[in-house]
Amino acid sequence: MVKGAARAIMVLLPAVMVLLLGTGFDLAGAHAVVIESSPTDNEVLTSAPGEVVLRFNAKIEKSLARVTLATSAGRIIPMLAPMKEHSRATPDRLVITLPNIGPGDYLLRYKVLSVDGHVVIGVLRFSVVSKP
Ligand SMILES: [Cu+2]
Repeated sequence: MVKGAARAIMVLLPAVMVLLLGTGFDLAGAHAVVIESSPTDNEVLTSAPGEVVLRFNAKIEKSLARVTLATSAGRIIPMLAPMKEHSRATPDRLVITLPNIGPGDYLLRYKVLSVDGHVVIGVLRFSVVSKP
């Protein structure tokens, strides 16, 4: 009986390891990535957006989210007071209120912690042009 059980474990072990590895890959696949944003990446706007919305494919740890705004020339634009929880925000969505900005090319860099524990860094580019 014991011998049979031991053999069963030996046979099952590789299968269990494959299962565990599979789970690991699943977790890696749960990295938060932006699946929708406003403005969209590289969008050209004729008026400055009052806010940026980033929607991720997974929940993010919002208290640890960091966002910076800079011009394409590298000048950092001071953001408004600490990001507040926005009424339209959902567990997978960051709503970032922007300060007043003029025409120019901008980079919004974000760093968020996905619920799977991985830090995800990304950048959203957009331009504001004056109305013709
Ligand atoms: Cu991950």
